[in-house]
Amino acid sequence: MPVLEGLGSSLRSLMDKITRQPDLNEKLVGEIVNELEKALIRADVNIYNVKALGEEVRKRLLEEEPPSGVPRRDYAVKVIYDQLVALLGGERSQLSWPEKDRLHVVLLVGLQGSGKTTTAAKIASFYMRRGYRAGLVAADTHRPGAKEQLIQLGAKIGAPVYSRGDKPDEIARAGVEELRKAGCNIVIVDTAGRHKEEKSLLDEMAQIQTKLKPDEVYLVVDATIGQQAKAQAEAFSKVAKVGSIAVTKLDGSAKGGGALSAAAATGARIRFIGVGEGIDDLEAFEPRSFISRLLGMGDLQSLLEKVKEAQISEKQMQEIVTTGRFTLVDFEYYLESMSKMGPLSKVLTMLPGVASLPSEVTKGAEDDLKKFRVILKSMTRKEKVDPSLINASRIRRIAIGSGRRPEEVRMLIKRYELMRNQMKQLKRNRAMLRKLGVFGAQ
Ligand SMILES: Nc1nc2c(ncn2[C@@H]2O[C@H](COP(=O)(O)OP(=O)(O)O)[C@@H](O)[C@H]2O)c(=O)[nH]1
Ligand SMILES: [Mg+2]
Repeated sequence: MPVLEGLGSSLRSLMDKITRQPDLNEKLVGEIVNELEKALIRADVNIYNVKALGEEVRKRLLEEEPPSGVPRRDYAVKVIYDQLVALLGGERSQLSWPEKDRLHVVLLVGLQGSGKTTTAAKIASFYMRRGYRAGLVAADTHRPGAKEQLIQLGAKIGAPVYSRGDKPDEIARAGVEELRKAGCNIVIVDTAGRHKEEKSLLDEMAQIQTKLKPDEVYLVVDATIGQQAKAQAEAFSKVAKVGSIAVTKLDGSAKGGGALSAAAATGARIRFIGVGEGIDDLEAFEPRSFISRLLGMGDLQSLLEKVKEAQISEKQMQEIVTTGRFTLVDFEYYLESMSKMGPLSKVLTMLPGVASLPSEVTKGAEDDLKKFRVILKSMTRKEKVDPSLINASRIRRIAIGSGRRPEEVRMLIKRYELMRNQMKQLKRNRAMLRKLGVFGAQ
């Protein structure tokens, strides 16, 4: 069963709708935010988080100017992607790769039925497939058959299981010692999830943690509880330093969005998600790839890449305008980015400020662009950085090297100088930057 099916399909139809808009106005932005909020609420994301996200998206879509060359609709997709990634924990890496030359001790906590025992084996198997020597400790002395369940799972994946003793903290400590001697470099301690009362369960966890001093405490939460994951995380955080979270049963849970966002909001990292009952149904969690997959756009990566590139070139542009320094290196860079934007003649006609460009710049621009790119490749880096070096003999050499005529090399230099002068003017009048829009489509 696909993960977060409902949320995924709502988001995908929203993305579809956005990318079909020629432009976005305030009304459309309102509709988009509305639909986005509805989809998240249906997935049980906390209403306050939904409203905050909605407001942020609305503000960014109305106030932020997309970088040059990026249509507003593509930028909207990028903004929504960003905010959803932030909702699930942001860009920081979620994975944990313990060193292999020392023992890494993992303590799993969570309520009964959340999937702890299954997840203990899944995590062990995950690390074993990546070259770790994993061991398991069965420290659940409350649930009948709990030890047996872990022993069976251990046998299935070929991991040693320690289960002797009847005091949880003693089992945990002795188990870790024995598995260390057996050569394990990662040990996962499974614990109980139910007591007569919550307090005694939490006391037991506190006691194990004190005795064991684990490197990592994992909370295992069941996605079907949705945003209540927050309360669970808070309860366990009182007695143990929960730094990692595994969210289980994301397959087929309609509330997974709520569970994931609540887990992310605790500040702990969602390292894994459980997506089925099988040992292999565990995925390392990364907000970025998770959201990309949820949005299901095959070309999402290239769209994001395009926006990023445009943002970089915009930054360079600003730098040129601020410093007034514009070399052939910059000229080449912009010719390259222009050629990526599609037929130049089309790009130029779309520009609001074309009328303010000398006709020489626009005339035959398409052909010139191709020629210029070839010629520039025959120049040395030194010449591009300091074009004043380019004298008659250098022009001859560049012409021969690129298979063009010396007049064409001179034309390029003239064109470059024209543009450089424009840049100098821009420096004097920065407000003209947008109006000119030399390098921006849209
Ligand atoms: N569909 C699904 N079932 C799961 C997942 N993880 C655990 N389970 C099931 O949840 C039930 C409880 O799991 P268990 O590991 O015994 O939970 P514990 O009481 O916390 O140790 C078992 O039937 C598991 O097969 C998951 O990611 N997806
Ligand atoms: Mg269990």
